[in-house]
Amino acid sequence: MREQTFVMVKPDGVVKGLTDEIIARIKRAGLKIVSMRRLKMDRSTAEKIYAIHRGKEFFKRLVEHVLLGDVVVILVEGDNAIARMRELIGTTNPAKAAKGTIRGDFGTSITENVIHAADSAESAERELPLFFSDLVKFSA
Ligand code: FUP
Repeated sequence: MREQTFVMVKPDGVVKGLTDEIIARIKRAGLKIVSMRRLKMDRSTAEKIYAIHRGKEFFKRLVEHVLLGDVVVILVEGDNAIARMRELIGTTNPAKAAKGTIRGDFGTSITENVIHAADSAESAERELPLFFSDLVKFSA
């Protein structure tokens, strides 16, 4: 199924210069970069992206991390794009993520895990319009 998903290179990934490598991996997987831009996230948007984690002990740390520096937000499109992006990024904790995944290869901690990708159609549908409202085509 043709899908759109939301991907974000987090500040630790941007600072480490990983954006080009991440884009290359996404393209190599046969997925399309429809749009991307580098920006400084504002607190209210960061809290919206991570709303599901509000109230958890790591919520504040997580939000502060994405506010630390620039992020790169990316609209990715392709067959089964949501699940395939999740495979590319690897599991949340880099210490447990497989080698060959973005987090497994480059992540340093559960907070500094380089990249975010929507974990479901519902998440993609909620997150994409925060940055790409003019480009969202598929209802996930
Ligand atoms: P993921 O979808 O893989 O990014 O994982 P989650 O939605 O479970 O978590 C979102 C972010 O919260 C992670 F990128 C890192 C952070 N997190 C923690 O810091 N500690 C945890 O125990 C779980 C998540």
